[in-house]
Amino acid sequence: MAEKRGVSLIWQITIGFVAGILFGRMAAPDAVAYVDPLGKIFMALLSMLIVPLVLSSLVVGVASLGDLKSLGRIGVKTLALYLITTAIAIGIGLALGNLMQPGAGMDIALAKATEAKAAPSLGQVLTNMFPKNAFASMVNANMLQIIVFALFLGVSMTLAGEKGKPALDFFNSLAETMYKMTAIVMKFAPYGVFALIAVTVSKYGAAVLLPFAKVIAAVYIGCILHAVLVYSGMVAVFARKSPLWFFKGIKEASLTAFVTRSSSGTLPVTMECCHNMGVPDKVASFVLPLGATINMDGTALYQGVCALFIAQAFGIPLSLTAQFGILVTATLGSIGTAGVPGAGLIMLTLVTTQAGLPIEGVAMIAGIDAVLDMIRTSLNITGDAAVATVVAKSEGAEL
Ligand code: DAS
Repeated sequence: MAEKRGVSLIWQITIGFVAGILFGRMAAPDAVAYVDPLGKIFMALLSMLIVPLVLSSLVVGVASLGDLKSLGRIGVKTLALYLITTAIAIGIGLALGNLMQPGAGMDIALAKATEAKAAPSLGQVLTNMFPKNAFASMVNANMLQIIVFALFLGVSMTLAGEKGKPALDFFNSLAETMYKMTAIVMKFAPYGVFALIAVTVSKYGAAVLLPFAKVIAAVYIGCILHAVLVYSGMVAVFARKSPLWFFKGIKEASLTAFVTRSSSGTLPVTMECCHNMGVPDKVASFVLPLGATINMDGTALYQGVCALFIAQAFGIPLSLTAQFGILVTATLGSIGTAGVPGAGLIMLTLVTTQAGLPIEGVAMIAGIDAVLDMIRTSLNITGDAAVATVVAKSEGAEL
């Protein structure tokens, strides 16, 4: 049932995208101006979700570490592997974005010049991540500070044991509620995407659409490269199993994720596949739900590519320090991305804002986001399964 609903939403978004291109090409600019508010409302709704969605999903994900003592060993290995593979994924995304230059030549003039933010030093980036006042961080939607606060909160709830349970129940409930609210907002996506792409095409002409082929190609090539190089290597070296065994074992889950575009929705399938591959339930029941919440290699790679696409499209140079800032933001931002359709687009707003890039660029990506969400979600859960396999082997499982 969920799949059918998911597919129809994809088709609605695709129809909205194509209709938007046609409308933007054929209608007079005055007529297109009438639909502009629809696009702005959609982007506002996506931004509205970010703070409560990231805070709740991350607190729940971290708190699921359970009693740190008993899961310390598994938790440290899992978190280390998740962070390392996600950082590599972003590196691949940034490398492809620099190599393929998907946004080069678009030369889109910005309505208002974004204040060229002096790229913060590494020390500033790290210092700025720690909130002085968590509520101020939330009011200002300072996502890196919210993510750090959520990490501390999740761990502290675990250490508080029974006394922390009411708080954890609240965040569990809030997380589920925010997943539902994301689903409601995504129902508006076809109309928002129609308006966004119509305004973009009307403003910039069809030539703008050609580079989308390059963005889509860059994300798909990157995700496939990451799976073939990183996951095959992990499974062969650390789990001592053939990559073919792994990809065959996980294919149902990878395909389900591709169609549903939801890591959370695919979780039961991912757990079934890992169980059938011999991953012990005590490992799978910790590694996979945590992964569906905080491990998003595909999303991180997509943000690396798209951040560079937006910078190139608007002719904004990105220094290596700025790209390092994107790597840190997107790695941490992907931790806070919920495993629901379109969540990565919301997080892209965070990454671009932090990098001083125009939000109009996110609006351009919105039109093709469904196509990108499919491959990045599939990579997200495949990465969860690869880590589960390696951790299971390190805990003595016979795979
Ligand atoms: N669709 C999200 C997921 O379920 C990923 C994303 O939107 O980036 O993993």
